[in-house]
Amino acid sequence: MNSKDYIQEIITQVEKRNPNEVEFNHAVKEVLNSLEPYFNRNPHLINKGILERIVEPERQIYFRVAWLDDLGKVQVNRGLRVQFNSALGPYKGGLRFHPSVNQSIIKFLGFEQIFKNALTTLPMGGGKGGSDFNPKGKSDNEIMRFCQAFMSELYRHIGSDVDVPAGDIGVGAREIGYMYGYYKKIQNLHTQGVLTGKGILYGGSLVRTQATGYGLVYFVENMLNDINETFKNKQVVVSGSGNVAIYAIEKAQSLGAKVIACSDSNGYIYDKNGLDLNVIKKIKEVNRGRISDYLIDIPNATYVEGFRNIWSIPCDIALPCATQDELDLDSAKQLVKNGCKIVAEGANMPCTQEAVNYFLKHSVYFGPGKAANAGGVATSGLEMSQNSLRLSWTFEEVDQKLKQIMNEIYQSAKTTAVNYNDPNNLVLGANIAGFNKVAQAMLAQGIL
Ligand code: NDP
Ligand code: 2IT
Repeated sequence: MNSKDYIQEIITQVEKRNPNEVEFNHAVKEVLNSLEPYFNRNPHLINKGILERIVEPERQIYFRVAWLDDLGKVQVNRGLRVQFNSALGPYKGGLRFHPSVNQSIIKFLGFEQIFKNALTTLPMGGGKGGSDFNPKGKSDNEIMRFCQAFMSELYRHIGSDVDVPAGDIGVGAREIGYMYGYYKKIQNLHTQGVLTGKGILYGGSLVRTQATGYGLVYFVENMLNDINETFKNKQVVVSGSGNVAIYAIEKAQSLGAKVIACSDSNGYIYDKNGLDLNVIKKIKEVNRGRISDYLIDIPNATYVEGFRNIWSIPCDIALPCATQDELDLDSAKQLVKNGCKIVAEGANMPCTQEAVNYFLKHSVYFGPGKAANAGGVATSGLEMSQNSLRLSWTFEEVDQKLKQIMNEIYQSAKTTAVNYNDPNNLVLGANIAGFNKVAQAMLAQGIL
């Protein structure tokens, strides 16, 4: 069988086995479709069952999460952990708390995580989890009770050498703190390496909070460098205003960029003078408020309802940092028309397949999420290393390691793209480079 037929056969099988899982099918197609030249060069791998196995999670865990709200009413949510692939190390990946969470979304995130983690060069397998719990509008006590209820089941499936969850949408330092505390209590174990993104006082790593956003900007610095450009005076649009967005804005600003817009799920703000990040941090990190509140402090800025319209703002660099499928073909056309030169994904799969194809066709230099946003999980890996050593490195040390890893990820995606005669296609480069590591490890470990 040739590569093309082999890949198509697996894609068809995935569609058949996982009907209605739109996001998961999208993620699988994106990776598999770029592997044709790889299998052309490695035809001996076609009959080793690698693709057949890699698209099937090693284990999936579903559980009920029952908790009491502030009115004393019983609430029930669904908990989920997908342990996707452990060829390179313990399963590793975040937990997402958002009402949209379902099997398809967690599987797409877990699948992406396999290759992303491979690219970091650290020994981590891929996994993801979460719940359809909606943290918005919940009191701090409700968040704590939910996190404890969630961990009261998850604890039996995780461990520092088994599966190491962390944060994602709706899960930050507060939630990790409650989950870690509960894990420690019921296990009677201070195994710090069981979760990452912990507070600095109990085993967290400096820079983990900033890591995804900073790492994204380090990755884009590499992209800019290759086209003889820098961040200086570039107009940048960042979607979202959560953890990834805030620290991408911070680093881009520190490198001389002017970040003019960001958003939340209701709408976006535009500030032609450049965003005041302290105001955004106060709104999002302290008050847990809406981005429209920006106008209370900065009345000259503009607020527009509808977060998708943010891509109509002219910019040099666009960094989607909110959620999947937030940048579609129409938005891609707008960006290209307005002269945008670089798009890099801080979020997981924020650009639709049509949008990505449009960027590649129209010479927009495109940084795919599994490479560009790998700084978060890479620093989680560094947190695990520090926990094992029972030491903590300084901010500068971790930041330096993060930068080094992002440079290596870029070089590995770029070199692979060049090697496969498609030098500006970092989608191809990242997918092949990540896949190759996982495939080689799976091959070495036998049929599992
Ligand atoms: P946060 O919860 O901190 O922030 C999410 C942001 O996205 C908020 O501003 C949120 O707005 C906005 N948003 C807009 N539309 C949606 C929607 N439909 N569903 C959910 N959120 C929406 O999450 P993070 O910043 O941590 O994550 C952002 C993206 O980055 C995700 O794709 C995540 O998977 C990815 N990522 C995160 C990493 C990390 O280390 N945290 C690492 C690598 C990738 P609102 O407040 O209105 O909901
Ligand atoms: O998507 C991601 O890479 C994350 N949410 C971070 C995962 C982690 O284990 O730090």
